[in-house]
Amino acid sequence: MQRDPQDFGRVLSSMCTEPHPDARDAARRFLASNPGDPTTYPAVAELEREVVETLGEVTGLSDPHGYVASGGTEANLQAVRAARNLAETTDPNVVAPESVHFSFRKAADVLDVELRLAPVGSDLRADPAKIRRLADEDTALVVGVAGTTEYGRVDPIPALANAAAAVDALLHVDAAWGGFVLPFTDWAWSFADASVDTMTIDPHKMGRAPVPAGGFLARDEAILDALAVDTPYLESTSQAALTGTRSGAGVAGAHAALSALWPDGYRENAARGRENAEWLADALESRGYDVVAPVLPIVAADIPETTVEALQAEGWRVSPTGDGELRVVCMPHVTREMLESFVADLDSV
Ligand code: 0PR
Repeated sequence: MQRDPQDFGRVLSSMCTEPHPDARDAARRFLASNPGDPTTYPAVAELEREVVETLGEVTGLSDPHGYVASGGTEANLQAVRAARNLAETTDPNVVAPESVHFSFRKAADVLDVELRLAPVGSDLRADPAKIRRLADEDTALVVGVAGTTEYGRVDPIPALANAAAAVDALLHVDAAWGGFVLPFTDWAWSFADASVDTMTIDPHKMGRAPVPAGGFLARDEAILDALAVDTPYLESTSQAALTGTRSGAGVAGAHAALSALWPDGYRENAARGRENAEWLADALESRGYDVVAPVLPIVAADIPETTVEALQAEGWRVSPTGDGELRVVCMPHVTREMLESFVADLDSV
């Protein structure tokens, strides 16, 4: 019996979305290719080079180095790993706002690096002065987030770059989710806006690529060199990625999605996401709920737990923030009709 995946009709909390049709096709064709062995699989390796080039265009980096990772967790871990390997200390730490994704906890644990979390300001963004206060001569990496997981906030990246420079640390920007929306805003977040060293930008989130397709980018080749290990029995001599065998489907799917959507398709997605988030925020506010106003297309609202449970029982996939607010991520598959039907259910439960 054929088993089907669930459809996206009532999914409001996911950061993944319906892949672009071209991306689905490309993924299917490259299912058995391994970009981890680029000399045996040169076709997919070429696609990966082109994906990195385009990710460079998206993020304002003219000579990008990087690769297609398994996701944001791997890309963030690699940023920490590169910074740790390059740091001249035996007791490295990473300084980040407390709004960072939990993948940094995994990275700190795996890599045996201390993670120092600074409180965010009342605007839910990193506070550069607090970050600076936690940083010291053992700080290998400062992290900023461009599109936080819970509230879609964009940290003040240029000020965080200054904080990193003051202690001679690298700066990493986690734009795993926000990276395909931010080019169409006036936030300063990219390699072109500040001296960012590494970045996470995931095609399998707002990029409409199939899972798994994360993105790791570096300004300097030395960062990838700091990640590379020798691979004596492969034709290629070294490997910077964390995983060995990797998904050709992810790479080819990301390539097809970027080809189809950068820049106009992503511009349209960003505009539709923004309009939908604003519409939903207004609809919830007019019903008397406290709403965290959307910056990037995520809406959080203080809706009682029992109401959320009733909506979940209606099949709506909604998840709470750490503070218990209901959170809706306006991904490309989230249409106005879906939101209208969600609000109608909210009125009736
Ligand atoms: N950085 C940020 C800012 C993220 O939001 C996430 C994931 C990551 C890194 C890690 O990325 P990977 O999950 O690709 O390793 N944010 C969502 C989360 O963990 C991911 C997600 C996706 C959640 C789909 C639910 C879902 O259905 O909450």
